[in-house]
Amino acid sequence: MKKINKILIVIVLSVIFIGVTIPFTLINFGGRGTGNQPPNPPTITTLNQTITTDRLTIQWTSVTEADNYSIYVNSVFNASSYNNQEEIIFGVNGTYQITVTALNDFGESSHSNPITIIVGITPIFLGNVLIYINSSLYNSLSSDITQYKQDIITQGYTVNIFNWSNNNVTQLKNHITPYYSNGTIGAVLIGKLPYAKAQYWDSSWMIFRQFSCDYYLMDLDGNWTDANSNGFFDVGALDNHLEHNNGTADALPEIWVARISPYTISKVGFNPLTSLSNFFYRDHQLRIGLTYRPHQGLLYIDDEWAAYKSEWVSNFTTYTGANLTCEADYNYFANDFTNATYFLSNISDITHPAFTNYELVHVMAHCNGTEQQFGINALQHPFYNADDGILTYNDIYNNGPQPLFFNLYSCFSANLMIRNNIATHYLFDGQSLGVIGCSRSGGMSLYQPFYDSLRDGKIFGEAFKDWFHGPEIIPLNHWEEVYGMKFFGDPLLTIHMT
Ligand SMILES: [Ca+2]
Ligand SMILES: [Ca+2]
Ligand SMILES: [Ca+2]
Ligand SMILES: [Ca+2]
Repeated sequence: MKKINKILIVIVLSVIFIGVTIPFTLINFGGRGTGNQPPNPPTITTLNQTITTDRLTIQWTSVTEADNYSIYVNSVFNASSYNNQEEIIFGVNGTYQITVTALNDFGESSHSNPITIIVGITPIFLGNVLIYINSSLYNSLSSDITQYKQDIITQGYTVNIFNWSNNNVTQLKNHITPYYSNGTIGAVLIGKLPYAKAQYWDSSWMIFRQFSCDYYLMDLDGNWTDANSNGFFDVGALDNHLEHNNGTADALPEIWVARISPYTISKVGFNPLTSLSNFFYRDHQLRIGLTYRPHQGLLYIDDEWAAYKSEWVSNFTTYTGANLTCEADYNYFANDFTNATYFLSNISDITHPAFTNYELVHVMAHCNGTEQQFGINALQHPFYNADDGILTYNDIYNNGPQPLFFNLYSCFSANLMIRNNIATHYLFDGQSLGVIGCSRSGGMSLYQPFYDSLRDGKIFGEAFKDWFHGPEIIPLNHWEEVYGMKFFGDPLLTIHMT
């Protein structure tokens, strides 16, 4: 700024004394030196070195006659300084030569001694992510996917993208499996992609329950065999999980799997491609800080589970104290506070305080796959079924949920074999970017490992996988539920994104 001001003074005085010949030296206030010549060059005192960060402060000797200094990186001007030091930010790894010159009104000195800085930033490697895109979407979504890939790389992951058209889920798994040894932590499946089918005998209803099973794609080294060749992995507790076991390794998941697909939504006028593009737009908006949700969680426990409220609350470790709202009042035999209408207003009514309050909502309510039924289950209480109201997929579709993440403890909510399954509606109908649901009965019970991991800053995919490894899951024979667990949405997000 000092030099610019002098130029201005020269111009102003030239205007004032217009027509009068004034020797330039009379209006030259600059130059502390006496020699009317450029200063001597400084000497850089910072030593040659290798750094592992992206910046370094360069220091040099002061030159008496200098007004300021210019710093050059690989002979290109980089910065100017009135002191004898300057922090230089290097963009990428490489070898850089630094020189400094001194300046005054008579010009610029020759360059200082050069120093060499080698920048060797160790890349943060959090793991590799596989992204499979249904080939019919590949071109249409290319710009969205390019942005998504870049966002994931920025987080510290590496990415492989596959344009996928094979409908055989075993071949998809065979393609995923070799990547595990290369540090792959999970797979994101975009659009309509194959899934495994499993079934169990529901002795209460005396029927087989058939469901989509992403656990098959998550356990890469356990043994899965359709021994009776019925097209389903028979994995019910009653048949002792007959067609899935440790094999020569273990039956737990090695990776997480997430799906981003609106293709089970069936509504007149619904455009899945637009819906996907909107999803990725929202995802990027959150990542760059343009979507805001305060760190608030809602735990909504309907009648059937409300008696254990204190335990559910204590295990909900991502949100505690003032950050947690728990609704768990109940009356087994009449409508009560935890009902479909009130729940919907909590998650969608923009006049409700919840609009700005909830980052994540965990709801425990009965469900048949397409509608959540508040109130006591008919099985235990035949005359009081859903007396607290029914929340259908149309209610979700018409009201656009506002929270970013949902955990649905609601039977069959994420079953890809059910058209208009409600978990898919939760993901695409409003602002959500991640939904956990179950494609068979149950959901994420014994959930503390999941919420501990989220609390500790892990991404949703890792927290989801951690839940399967929870010490209480296997001993208590909760394998029945794990077979149906699903993550819909972006598993690379975390809480506290904004
Ligand atoms: Ca079978
Ligand atoms: Ca395994
Ligand atoms: Ca009730
Ligand atoms: Ca209720």
